[in-house]
Amino acid sequence: MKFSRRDFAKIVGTAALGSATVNVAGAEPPLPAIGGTAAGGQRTFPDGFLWGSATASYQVEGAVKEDGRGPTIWDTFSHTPGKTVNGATGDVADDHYHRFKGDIALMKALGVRSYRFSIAWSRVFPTGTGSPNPKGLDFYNKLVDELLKNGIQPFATLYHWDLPQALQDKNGGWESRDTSEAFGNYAGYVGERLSDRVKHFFTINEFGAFVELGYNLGIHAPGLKLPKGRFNQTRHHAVLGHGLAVQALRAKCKQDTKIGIAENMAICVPVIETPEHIKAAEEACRQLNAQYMTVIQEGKYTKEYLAAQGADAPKFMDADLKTISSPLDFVGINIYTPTYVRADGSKKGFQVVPHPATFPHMASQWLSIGPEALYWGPHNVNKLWNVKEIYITENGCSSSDIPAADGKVYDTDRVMFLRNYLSHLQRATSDGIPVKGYFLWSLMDNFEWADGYTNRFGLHYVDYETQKRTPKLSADFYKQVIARNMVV
Ligand code: GBH
Repeated sequence: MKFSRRDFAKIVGTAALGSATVNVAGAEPPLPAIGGTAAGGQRTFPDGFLWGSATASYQVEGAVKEDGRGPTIWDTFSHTPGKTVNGATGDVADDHYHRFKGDIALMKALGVRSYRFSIAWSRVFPTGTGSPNPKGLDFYNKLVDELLKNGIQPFATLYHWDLPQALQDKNGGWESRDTSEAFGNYAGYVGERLSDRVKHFFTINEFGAFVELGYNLGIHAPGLKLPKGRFNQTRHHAVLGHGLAVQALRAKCKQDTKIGIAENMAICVPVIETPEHIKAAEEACRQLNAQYMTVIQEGKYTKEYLAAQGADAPKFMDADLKTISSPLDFVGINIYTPTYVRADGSKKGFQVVPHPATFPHMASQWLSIGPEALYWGPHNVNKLWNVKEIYITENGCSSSDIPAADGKVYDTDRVMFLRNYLSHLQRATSDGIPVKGYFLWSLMDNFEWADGYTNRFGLHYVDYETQKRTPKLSADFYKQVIARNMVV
């Protein structure tokens, strides 16, 4: 049977016959495309959007005994049998310490305009305090100069989990206030010497990971499972260390230096985008991040957090809260997975909805795929605390990454992941949420902490036998995104 247009119109129930605008696909108007779609369907980012890539010292550098570097808690932990998959260590990792020029050439080929790296505290102060080791800072001086020579802006993280072992031995690491103070001094020392060229510093990377996993769950260095009271005190000393570092950086850096954090806060995503669920997700963001981001932004622990901890709540002086909430120039958020939240009419105002068993994830079990996280993460930070300069300091994923016969990794799953996440980032910028840049984790495969070398996050495949780096399909994708400043 042949349908005429008139018949079709009858079936779908439209009366708009004869009109040039009739929508034969159905009576409903088409859904609007994802926000900010320019003419021609292009999903572009604001001019000057800062595209970058990221790594961290212990995950890429290797050279753990060179030029006076002191041992760290990750050297100790990774060399303890049973702590990492296949007993992997960062002894060699990507040998970036010796190959940094080649790695900067990879960045240049990608077209990134910024690079987020971390400084190994124990290269600069081998025992965490005391006399500095000049050769330690030399490495970062050379790295920064080479980046600038290639037109790439350095963004330096002062702590990405490689605590000098001496501070763990002497003080119990972040369990002690002495470590917070030592961190402040180290930050000031580095800031004074690099801020003529490094204009953005992050104090600490992911309180939410190293404190929780290292001092409570025991699955990251230093591998402790502290009782609740001591653990909450450790959390407090970590944010205090951050605040002392902000103050030291302000005192010692060149005037135009910007200071922030890189935190993997819970990214609260409304289950449905209605006003009540959106509000619930905002409130959840405040409460679920109480021990780190919220106290940093608000200068106090939420009453819910203090009540829940009871006698185990952290002990502190009021002046600590002022230090912890020292004003920042920007906020960095590491975004991987969503926490879905719904409004439930309760006094608390929200409920977290756990992922069903079938929720999709990438090679790392924990890495659930929720592209909307890249919209709601920055939205919540901007809305709750009026933050005007936001960076996505990490986003990316692990995939199986098996080279094809031609030697290339066709990681279509990573491209799918990135394309969808970036679509939501584009939606955020076109809604006016002030996200200024994005650092893809990671430039290349590297030491993935307790997972050793089994989970690959790189845009470049690393053959650990030869240290050869090969761009994956996702590197080609990212290069196009950067060149066109849009989702491709
Ligand atoms: C970031 O952490 C880190 O900053 C970076 O160094 C790391 O390489 C990258 O992401 C990729 O993982 O073992 O099941 O308990 C991301 C946040 C928090 C994710 C801790 C893994 C451990 C899950 N991480 N989480 S589990």
